[in-house]
Amino acid sequence: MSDEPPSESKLTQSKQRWAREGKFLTGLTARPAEQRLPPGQHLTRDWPVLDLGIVPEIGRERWRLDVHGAVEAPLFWDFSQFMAQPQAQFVSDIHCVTTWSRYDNQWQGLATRELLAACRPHADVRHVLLHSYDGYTTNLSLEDFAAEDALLAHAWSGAPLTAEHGGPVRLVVPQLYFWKSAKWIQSIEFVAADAPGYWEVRGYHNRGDPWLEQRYSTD
Ligand SMILES: Nc1nc2c(c(=O)[nH]1)N[C@H]1C(S)=C(S)[C@@H](COP(=O)(O)O)O[C@H]1N2
Ligand SMILES: [Mo]
Repeated sequence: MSDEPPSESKLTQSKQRWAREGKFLTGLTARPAEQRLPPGQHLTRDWPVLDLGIVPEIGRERWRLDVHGAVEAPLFWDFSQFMAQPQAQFVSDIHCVTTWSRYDNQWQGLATRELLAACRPHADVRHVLLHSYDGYTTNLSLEDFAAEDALLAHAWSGAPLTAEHGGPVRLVVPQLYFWKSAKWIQSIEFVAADAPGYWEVRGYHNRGDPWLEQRYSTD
């Protein structure tokens, strides 16, 4: 009896090579199709616009980002300073609380993790408050804000983010319902104590996890 493994077939060798090269990897979500859509959602191919009835006129020349609160290094960037930051590209799904979902959105911008590295929140920071140019506000836990694929996006599908979708710059936090992704972002405030935003004071859930169907607050 020999301890030699059987000689490898051509197919086995090919498969090993494919594994090394990552052949057939799509980079797409591994979740099976029926589990990709959160409960109570339906798929849409277009991209609906939802806002408070106004699109603020804030072009790239006038746009500023104010990062403040309990941070070591407050930031105040104009658009070119923002664009000089490290660029990330993420693909993610949108889940709106009004039940539409849209797959495979390509975003480009500044990863929230890079922003955190730049402003360095104090150790007691637990929450992030977002303020937008239309007066909209929303709140996130620091953990949700810092999600791996969360970003301050200036481009979608390779083109500048349109004004109706929150350009020049919007937040994108894919793991939560889309109302948490503030459009026309104006300021980001790091705080110890949570404070509900526009929809959160109007009956929406404080966290908004689509997989748990956290649409509305129950109390
Ligand atoms: N500044 C601002 N951000 C906002 C909103 C808004 O009214 N103002 N609406 C929220 C809601 S309810 C949703 S579903 C998404 C809609 O983004 P879209 O218009 O690009 O689809 O933006 C979110 N961010
Ligand atoms: Mo929404």
